[in-house]
Amino acid sequence: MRIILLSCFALLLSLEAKKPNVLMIAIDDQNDWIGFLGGHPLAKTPHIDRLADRGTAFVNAHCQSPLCNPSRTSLMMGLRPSTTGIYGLAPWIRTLPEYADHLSLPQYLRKHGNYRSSTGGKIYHGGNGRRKTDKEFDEIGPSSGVGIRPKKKLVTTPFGNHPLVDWGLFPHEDKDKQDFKVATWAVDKLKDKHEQPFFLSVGFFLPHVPCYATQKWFDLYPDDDSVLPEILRKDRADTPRFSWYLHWYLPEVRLKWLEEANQWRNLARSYLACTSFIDAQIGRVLKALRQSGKEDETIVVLWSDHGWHIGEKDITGKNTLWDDGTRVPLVFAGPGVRGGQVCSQPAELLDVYPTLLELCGLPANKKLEGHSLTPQLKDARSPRKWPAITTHNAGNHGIRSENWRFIQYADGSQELYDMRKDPNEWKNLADDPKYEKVIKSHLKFLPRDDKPPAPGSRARILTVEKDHVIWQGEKVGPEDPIPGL
Ligand SMILES: [Ca+2]
Ligand SMILES: [Ca+2]
Repeated sequence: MRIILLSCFALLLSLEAKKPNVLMIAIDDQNDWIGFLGGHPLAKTPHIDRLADRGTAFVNAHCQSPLCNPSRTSLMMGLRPSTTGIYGLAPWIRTLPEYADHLSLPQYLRKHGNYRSSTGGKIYHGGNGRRKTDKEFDEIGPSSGVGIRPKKKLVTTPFGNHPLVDWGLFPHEDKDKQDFKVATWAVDKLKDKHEQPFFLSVGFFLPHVPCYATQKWFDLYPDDDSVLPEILRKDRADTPRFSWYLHWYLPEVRLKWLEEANQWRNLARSYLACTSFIDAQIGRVLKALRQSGKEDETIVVLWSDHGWHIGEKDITGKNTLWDDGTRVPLVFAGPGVRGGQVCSQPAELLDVYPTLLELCGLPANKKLEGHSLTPQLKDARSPRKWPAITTHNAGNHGIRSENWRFIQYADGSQELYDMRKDPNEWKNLADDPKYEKVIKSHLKFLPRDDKPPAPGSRARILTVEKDHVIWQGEKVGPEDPIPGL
């Protein structure tokens, strides 16, 4: 009897020891200009592509919000922005009493799987989750940031000259970039002896602006207009007036100005150069994982928090509900994941949390709103019932199914695109009665709960009513001129 008990105990111990580690890699403002996603024909990301080959690559994955804080909060908490009311760069969700004790992904892994969690660089937005009192992670590594930057901005703009609105070729050493230091920290972490299973989260800041790179990274891309995305002039002529409320002023002025100032190509090239630099940092981390001998027992998940326009629909930047603003890389690799697969079913960043719980063999967290992607990780052709939903400020939702992009704004106006025939979302079909059924099939997925912005919210538009918005303190209706134009 004693021997049986002992061997049972030993078996339990060995089962415990088999719990996979998790290496989570996040990129900031990285759109689909990634080799395996095909969003830009020239994008060079060999290390990310190799990871995609080794695992299951999602080519129709979307963020829950096209902005850092709400997107990252949603992923880490497993809750939609429309549920929490977190739509803007503030507040930090833990300041809301109803979410003070909600278990985030690392907290759940710790509580139910004895995981030790570490974070380096940008996982949550800003300092969120990095204070000791936050109790999010067991170990806090280096913060995120730009690192070395030119003494003077490289680009001066006529609209406020914000320090973040900058890019270009700037001679420096890669090792002086903060993202290089974050990767070095992760490489060291992977060399550590681990007594518990680990959750190592590594967040890179680039290609978020200001995106500076050295000659070596610029040389990967030609200095000609082939680096520019294909755009349709006056593309927004057929989008509802309400869509303009979300993208006013700065973005619009920026593209016009970019062309006038001959900066469009420089921005596109700087962004691509930084994407390849980040790919190389990811390569360093993945090499360290391989060399640690733990690759076979470590799940790797890679994502970006949202997309970024570089001229499409006259916009440079984020904060949109089109694919340029919502489509992101999402890759899983490692134990429990079939390799060499590409999945075109819609997937959400919200799915990362429940998927990891299932891959780690932990009990499901019933509070989560995402769906485990494990059926697709076993067989990419497994159908998924749910589309991907992105929300930008209360009441504005984008719904992405396998073949369609549907958007409904807070005033009820709509857009619909046939992504098979029109992957650039140029022709809005919403007013064509032929598509009534298609629209109906998407409408049923609109979140039922449209929370108003949480107390302490910080966003360009806080109040969205049926016939007007409050934009920077002013009431603006459909007949009013668009501010700043
Ligand atoms: Ca971001
Ligand atoms: Ca159009």
